[in-house]
Amino acid sequence: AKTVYLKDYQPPAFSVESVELTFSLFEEQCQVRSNLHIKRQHPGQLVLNGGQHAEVLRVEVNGELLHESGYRVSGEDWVIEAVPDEATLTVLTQLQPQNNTTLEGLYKSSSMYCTQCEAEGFRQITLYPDRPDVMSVFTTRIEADKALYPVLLSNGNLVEQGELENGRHFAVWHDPFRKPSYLFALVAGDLQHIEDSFTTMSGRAVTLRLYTEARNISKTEFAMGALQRSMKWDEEAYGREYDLDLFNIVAVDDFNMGAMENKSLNIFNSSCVLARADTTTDAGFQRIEAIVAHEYFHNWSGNRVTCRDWFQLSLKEGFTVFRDSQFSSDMGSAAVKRIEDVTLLRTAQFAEDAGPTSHPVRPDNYMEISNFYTLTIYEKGAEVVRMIHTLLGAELFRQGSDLYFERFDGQAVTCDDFVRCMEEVSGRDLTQFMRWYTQAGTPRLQVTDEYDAATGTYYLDVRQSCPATPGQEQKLPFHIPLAVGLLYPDGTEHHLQGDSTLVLDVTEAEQRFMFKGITQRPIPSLLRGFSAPVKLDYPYSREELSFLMSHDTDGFNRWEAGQRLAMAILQEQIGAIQAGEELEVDPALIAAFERVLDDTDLDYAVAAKVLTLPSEAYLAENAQVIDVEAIHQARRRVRKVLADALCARFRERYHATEPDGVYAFHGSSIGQRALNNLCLGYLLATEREEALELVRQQYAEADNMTDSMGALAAVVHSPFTTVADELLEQFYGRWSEDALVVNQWLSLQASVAGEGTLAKVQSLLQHAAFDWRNPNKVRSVLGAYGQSSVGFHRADGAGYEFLADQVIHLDPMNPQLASRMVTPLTRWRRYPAARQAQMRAALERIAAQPLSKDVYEIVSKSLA
Ligand code: HT7
Ligand code: ZN
Repeated sequence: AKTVYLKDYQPPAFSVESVELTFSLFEEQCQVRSNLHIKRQHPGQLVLNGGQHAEVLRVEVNGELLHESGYRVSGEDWVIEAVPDEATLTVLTQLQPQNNTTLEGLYKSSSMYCTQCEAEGFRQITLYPDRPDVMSVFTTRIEADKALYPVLLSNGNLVEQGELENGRHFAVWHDPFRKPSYLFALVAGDLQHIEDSFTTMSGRAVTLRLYTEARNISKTEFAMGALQRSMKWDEEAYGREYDLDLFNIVAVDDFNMGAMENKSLNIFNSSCVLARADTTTDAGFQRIEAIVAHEYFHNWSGNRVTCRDWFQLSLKEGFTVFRDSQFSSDMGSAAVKRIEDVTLLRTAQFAEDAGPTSHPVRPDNYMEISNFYTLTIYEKGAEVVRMIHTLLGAELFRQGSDLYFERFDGQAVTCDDFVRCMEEVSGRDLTQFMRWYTQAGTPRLQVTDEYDAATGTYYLDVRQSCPATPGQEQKLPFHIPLAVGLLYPDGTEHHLQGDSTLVLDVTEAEQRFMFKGITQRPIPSLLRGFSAPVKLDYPYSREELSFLMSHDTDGFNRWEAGQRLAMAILQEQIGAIQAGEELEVDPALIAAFERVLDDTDLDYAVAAKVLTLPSEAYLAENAQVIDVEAIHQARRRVRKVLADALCARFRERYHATEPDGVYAFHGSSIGQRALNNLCLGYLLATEREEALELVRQQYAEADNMTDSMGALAAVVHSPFTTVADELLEQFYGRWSEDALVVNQWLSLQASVAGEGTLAKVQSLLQHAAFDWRNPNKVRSVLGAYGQSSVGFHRADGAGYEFLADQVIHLDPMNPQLASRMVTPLTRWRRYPAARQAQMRAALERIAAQPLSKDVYEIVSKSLA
């Protein structure tokens, strides 16, 4: 497979001033006629990209058939040799969307037609300069059978519609905003919709519609509200107003990712937009609100200002994730949101950054761009933007973003353009900071301190390093904003330059920071709010961590102190298990948990986070060599010790505050449910029969999915397998008609950390509810299985063999999805030798097959 390099970027020789598309949709095939009005901008040839799903029937230049001598085909691209500086190109292609299982380009999802063009799907529809720096004005005519496809949608405004012969009809859509082809969308189907409106800050009324198939219409209201909240928030927080009179969202069942920000026609994976209290957990609602916001925010950060090339992907994704996380913080609990973001980053993104597919936030090469929609581009990219926000402060950051949107409106730009705006408004030099975009890997900060009582001086010594990553042996120092506070042993805080928190600019490999007027040796609160995506070492004692858990004024660091304490205790348990010894669980952890359980003033959602032990994935991420069994046993053991010791406390806190009346999705009741379910989980960890009764009772009485799932998940992850099977069957009986609920049921069973999970997963693949063509089903079973710790990492290697078989089976159908499913195998270097050999063998077996570019890139890089 060919590698594309950032250094080879050349601007396009031709612009496309406007494009008219006509889609004639029929059951057996669809024809697409496209008229491109092109104009020379630079020397060079006209390159049109094509794809295997678009059969080219005819190409004309200014109405004349293009002769064989007038072009050459290079791979799937057409290089048109002689073309006037201004011309109209006509391309006729034929597609078979019903056979397109890749879910890229034009395809069918249940009974509807839909498109997915990012990143390079438009070329599967017609020949086109399919690159984000070619922005054009699109007019789209759709013709289809009226009875089967009464709803015909595309980007922009509906300008014409009418009847045709043979029961067919048409609609014409015109989008006045220039856009790259990846933002093109079309939907045709028998859909119902709900409608509402939003009045923008300048007083324009925008019609909002949310379309689904009829069976899902009762699940649309929440997303509509989320959309309205997003529109308002973007006006208030960023001064960004919506720019058309119509905004449509469509829910589709078969979708490779969460959602897509096509101009004025967002297409969503139904799992990321449809919600109802009885079918959706609180986490599900929160996710939907965040994704609706994310796609809406792209209207400015991505659509009005887009990316010059795909290497700049994080320009729109990192910034938009940063914006959606600010939004979620404002809508709910800022502390909980930060804890969740950091948890995801430190478990999954750090692991990616330490693995064979590690890449910078701005990669400099790729084989298949779909493989680069990664946690690094999204989550680390958002952290990079967040660091700029921290360095500049909220006010200057807003000025920088205003300048960026104003200066580059209607253009396709780079990450440098974004950062330069931030430099201009602030006068700060961010040259060194740009290394966050170009160097991969997670930096490590090693901090030590010294206190000189005689002079009242306190020193923090900071040393930074970054491990080698593929293709980058040596790293230069990063510019790291290190937010610190200093606490005295009596719990008071030293004020640093008038504030409780000071942001230190760490720029050298080794640097000393000096604080004067320090009256006693302080306890440092470091990396407050997780001010940079780094690993931080400081030799905290357990007493200091217990102290910070109670006294730190930074909410994030209070939680973090608890996590560090738990980590230390879990790690010593892992060591003991490996040595075949029994070691008492440090009572300091029990005491700390008890204090949290006794603190009824603490926000319930935060309390639930503090009482959650670091995950097995996080323990694995922090291990030198991952001993899956020891990690699993250690965590189970510590949980059981805590549960037994604090059983009465967990019982007291469980339903101490009944959620008020019927289910409501708002802050305090979400927190109550989170804490109740956490307590229920610990109570069941005692393995006492009375806890099982509570589970049964909660399951039977629940009026919402959070509580049903809370009870079901607790028992499925417990040793009470008979009751688990009974409730699982009951659950399926109740929800078998609801695909999104069935997905939760599949995923729960596939994620069980146990030897028996493989057999269960094999049977789930044969279950009537499973469907290889639906990515949500595949993710629910294979994706969840890959995360099931000892379930997947069986000593006999059968989990690896099984996953390899499934990837080989899936790749010809859906390469993008198959390439995601390989991920757990790619981390083989982190495991003991025997497991390494088994994982490698599984990868080699995949590598020996004829593969898609997607899977080939991941497998070959992880074997290299
Ligand atoms: N910008 C969207 C990316 C996306 C995508 C990428 C590759 C293959 C399929 C895809 N579906 C959507 C999603 C987003 O970040 O908003
Ligand atoms: Zn996005």
